[in-house]
Amino acid sequence: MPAPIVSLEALTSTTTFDQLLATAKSAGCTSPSCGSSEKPDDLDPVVWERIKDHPCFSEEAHHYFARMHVAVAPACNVQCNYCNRKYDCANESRPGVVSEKLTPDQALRKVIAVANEVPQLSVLGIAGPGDACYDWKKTKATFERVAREIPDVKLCISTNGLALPDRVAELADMNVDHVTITINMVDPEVGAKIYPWIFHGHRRYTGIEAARILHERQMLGLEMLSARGILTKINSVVIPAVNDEHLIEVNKWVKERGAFLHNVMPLISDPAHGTHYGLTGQRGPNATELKALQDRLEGGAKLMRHCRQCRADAVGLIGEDDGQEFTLDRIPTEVTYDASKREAYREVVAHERRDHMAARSKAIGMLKAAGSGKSLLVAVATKGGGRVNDHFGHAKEFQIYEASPRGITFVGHRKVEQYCLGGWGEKGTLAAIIAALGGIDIVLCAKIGDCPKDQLAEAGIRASDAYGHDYIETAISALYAAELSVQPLAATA
Ligand code: CLF
Ligand code: SF4
Repeated sequence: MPAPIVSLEALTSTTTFDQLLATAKSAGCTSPSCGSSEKPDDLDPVVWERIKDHPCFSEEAHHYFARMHVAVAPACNVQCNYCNRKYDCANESRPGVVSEKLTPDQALRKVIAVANEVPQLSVLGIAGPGDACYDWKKTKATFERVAREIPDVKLCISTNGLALPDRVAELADMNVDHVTITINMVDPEVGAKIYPWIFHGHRRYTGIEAARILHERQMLGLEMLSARGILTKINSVVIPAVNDEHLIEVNKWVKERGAFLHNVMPLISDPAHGTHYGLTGQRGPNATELKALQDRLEGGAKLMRHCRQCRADAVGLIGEDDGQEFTLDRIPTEVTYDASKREAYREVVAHERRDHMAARSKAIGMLKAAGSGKSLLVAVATKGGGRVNDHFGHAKEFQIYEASPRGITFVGHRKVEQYCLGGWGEKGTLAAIIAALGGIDIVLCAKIGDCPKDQLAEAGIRASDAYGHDYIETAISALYAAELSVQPLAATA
């Protein structure tokens, strides 16, 4: 069995986990449910309780909690033009990836093994490799087994929506509280350009008729979930010149029908994936186009901007994927659930989050009070815990924040190749990282060498490791203050 793959050190580099646990206990934080005081101001307390440990439904939670997927549902009832059935469902998963398919018993074994080793685990999702509602028997059997063994793991499902109305009652009975539906259109004319066929009621439909049935079933499923109070996230794949403009209409429709979140995700299209779009040259949106669309959607259904398009067998914090550490051949044949690590971690997180939330409010208050029209785009190297705690050369992605008089907002991420391998930085890799960071004003990281710093500066991007291990918002507000030449906040981390 490998060592814990999501390091507790991610929360802080200066304090041991045992010290943190002692602090959490002495602060009276002995209950894993303690945390109402760190609720964001704009959320209903009941809703916050339901999402505060879900890394996809809460941007704040994704700094602390991990999800895992089990690939138990390979069959699908829809053909999407961005999918090749050789790979996993591209509605929720990174295209072009094949995951290890599991039976429900194998899935249970894997979930227990991960829960024993990854204390951050809070959610089990089924997101393919086909459609979880169509391949229902295996999905249901997996959820039932896991709920019996680890009742406090949240169950989450992702579907294309066609079979969803038939499963809503059972989902509610199993306490599945988070459902994702991929909705790419509300106009069958647009749908016909995305879906060549569907399989429904023992027959195949094509063209506009197929898209109309799919649309009606998606809307019905969403309304049924909303009527039962189940939280829904809508995924929409952004396909330039096919549905990008149309997604503004989709956002309105899903908001009216009670969707909790809308996640617009870029089409990833590559001829090597063998999909219709890949082979016909349909491109995906670039980072600027995606952000522009997201900005236009602000004010409608609340947006998710921190999705990383996971694999159907992903394990770990969002943005990390340690699924390869937990393939069946690496898991003992007999596993028994041990709750101790997860319980201890939750105590620490409850304490850490309250501290973080207080620092965050102070930082945002400072920006709002500064009264400047200036806005800054900041790229942060982080390993989790909401802190600036990764070295520039170790980062595989940068989290992007916008600082403005409106506050500090997470606006996305930029994936990069790791610059420093074996103690040496690669010149070509650095050039690609600088290109990926186009438009960024400042990079924040825990450590950066002179060479990459100078080359970033030549490209007009400043970099600083002066705020290493501070909370991200504290660091950004200090930077912002420095930009405006007003009094910087003291680092409170
Ligand atoms: Fe998985 Fe999806 Fe549940 Fe999350 S992922 S089934 S809601 S537990 Fe999350 Fe991954 Fe994005 Fe999905 S980051 S692809 S939104
Ligand atoms: Fe592929 Fe998922 Fe679409 Fe089915 S629903 S065709 S598995 S992307």
